[in-house]
Amino acid sequence: PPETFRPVGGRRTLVDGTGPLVDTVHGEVAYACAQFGGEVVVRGEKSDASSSYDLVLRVAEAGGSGDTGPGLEGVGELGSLGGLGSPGDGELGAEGFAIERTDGTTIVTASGQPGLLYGLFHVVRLGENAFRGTRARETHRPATALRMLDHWDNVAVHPVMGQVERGYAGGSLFWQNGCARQELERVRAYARLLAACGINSISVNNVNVHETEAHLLTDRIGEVADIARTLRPYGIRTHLSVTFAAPIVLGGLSTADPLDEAVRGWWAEAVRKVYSAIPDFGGFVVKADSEGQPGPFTYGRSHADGANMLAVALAPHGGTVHWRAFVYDHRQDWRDRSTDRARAAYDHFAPLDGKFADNAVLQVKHGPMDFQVREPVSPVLGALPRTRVAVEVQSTQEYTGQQRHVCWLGPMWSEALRFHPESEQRLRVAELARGGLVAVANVGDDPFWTGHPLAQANLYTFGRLAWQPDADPHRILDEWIALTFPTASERLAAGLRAVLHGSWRTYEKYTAPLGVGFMVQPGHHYGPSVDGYEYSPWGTYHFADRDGIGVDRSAATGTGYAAQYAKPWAELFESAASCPDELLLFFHHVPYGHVLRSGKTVVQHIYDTHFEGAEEAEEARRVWAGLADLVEPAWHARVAERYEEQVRGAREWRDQVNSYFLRKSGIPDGRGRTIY
Ligand code: BDP
Repeated sequence: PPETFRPVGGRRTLVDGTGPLVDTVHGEVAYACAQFGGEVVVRGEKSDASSSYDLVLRVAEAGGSGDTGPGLEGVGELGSLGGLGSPGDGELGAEGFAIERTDGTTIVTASGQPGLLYGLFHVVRLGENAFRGTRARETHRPATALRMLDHWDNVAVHPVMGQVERGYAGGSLFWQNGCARQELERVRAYARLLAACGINSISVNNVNVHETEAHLLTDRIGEVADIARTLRPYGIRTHLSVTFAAPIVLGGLSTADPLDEAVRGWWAEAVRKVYSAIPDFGGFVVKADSEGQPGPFTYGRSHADGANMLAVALAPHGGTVHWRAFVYDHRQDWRDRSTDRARAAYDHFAPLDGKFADNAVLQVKHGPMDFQVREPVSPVLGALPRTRVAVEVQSTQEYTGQQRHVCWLGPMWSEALRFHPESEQRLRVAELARGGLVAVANVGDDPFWTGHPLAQANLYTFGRLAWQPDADPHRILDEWIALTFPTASERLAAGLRAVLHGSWRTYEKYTAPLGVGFMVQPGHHYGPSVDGYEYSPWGTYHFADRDGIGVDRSAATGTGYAAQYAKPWAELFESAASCPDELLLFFHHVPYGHVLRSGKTVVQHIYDTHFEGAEEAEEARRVWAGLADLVEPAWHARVAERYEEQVRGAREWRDQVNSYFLRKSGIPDGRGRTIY
């Protein structure tokens, strides 16, 4: 166990309760005791009930034994979580816990087994502080029942995308040589890591379901069951991405029409078999009618028809369908300025509000485009009050430096979760996300898990924000620092904060300006290419010409996207005068001389931020170099090596973007710096 378990290990602990997750808790404490001393007792194991303990971990109303047959330990308890959005009944729910300290004993009480596991990890986070003085009873429970990672992993290595689509941390943790790994020890370690961050669900294959992966649903479900069995002791439910065309490609039917009886029967039977292999199976993730994936539009049906067909098949077993709202035309005519990809999700889904089954969740990307470094919050999140909506963020850094650049996304996610769409119920995004919070995973089989060791902070921050969306992300980052470097000196902690805190804004400064997005190399999306997507069918344009730049999304003269928001936001975004600077070019096409609210012209802002961003990357590299004596050499070296690439990349971005706008606009840098 890591050093962070030392305070738990060195003590006398009573674990009181029964069931497989209680066994996991016991195993964790026993392992820590074996490393660091101390003793762990299970209630009933010894008769000295009167002796005192330093730590008591107790499930108040221990559930049944989960007697669901051989090899399926614990599915009863996990299954009872329901996965239907409510974090459970009672004060603590199934996943919450209470902690207090009196008379020298720290007591963690949970009413469900998962709560005990989260309580243990809370004690680990508190460290020695968990065992000092007295502590009044406080309760903790997650804000949402579903805290999920979607792995975009292919079983077979895809010729273009590789094994993990948009993966920057090596190969898949789950799949190797065309099948599920035989040795799942690393998966077990991963489950433990995820439980420690509060994550309780994962989807184990890519949303773009290729032919090999389609079979995981049927003849290869046994491999998924092996993975599910490994994840289960840590309270994690397994989900699968499925292809909408499965009845055709797997079932030999001539149609996948969601209203066709044979198709519905095929799904019901397929789902029944999935549950006989994995009784606590979480459900499906579906990307339909999107970027070439099949979907209900082929049959003239709506996305509610498609989602509900799967919801009906899953409902008897307690499963959920996560239907993605990422539906847009990726073959649009770039000459047609009236088509706007940003509008697409709202146009498709807002009219369907109230039409989705209770166990269907609409999974919505946090922004209307595609995980850019800066986007407004998607108007879809405030537009479907009668639909269970989940927010999807991207922890894998596809558009934010691909885990070669440091880009801690905590502040961006936190901003999105705190956004107030002015919906009927006047709730924030985090409260509207009744279907849960989902992140595209950033982990692979890399020895440092995330390729760039500092990208681990994104995984941890996501899990903790999903548990408590209004938490201060900087406090979460401090937790991550303390857990990752339990013996960190203040100099190391300060250095880590210095390189991580502002890293998202630094990345934003040297890449696409003022919310306009993209400007990346087509295909792999790494590095600058200002016009890379400008004359292509993907719908991601900046419209720069000799006079100005930006996309007119106003209702008065543009695509009308701004009007998809509730009134206060629609009004704010509608006019260039009131639109926040950082989103100006997302909403408006303006002359280069347009003066921002900051007082600078747009073109001068571009020059300045690009010089600043590259300088900040250089400064971060310098700070990191100064920490060499405090960080384990291999860890330090990996980050140092990535900083070389980040600095090179930041300069490349600076030079290409600045040169492009100098040449387009003919307006020199007001500060006389060299631009090529
Ligand atoms: C985009 C990725 C693509 C994904 C797609 C999605 O470039 O690889 O398949 O998102 O979310 O960002 O489905």
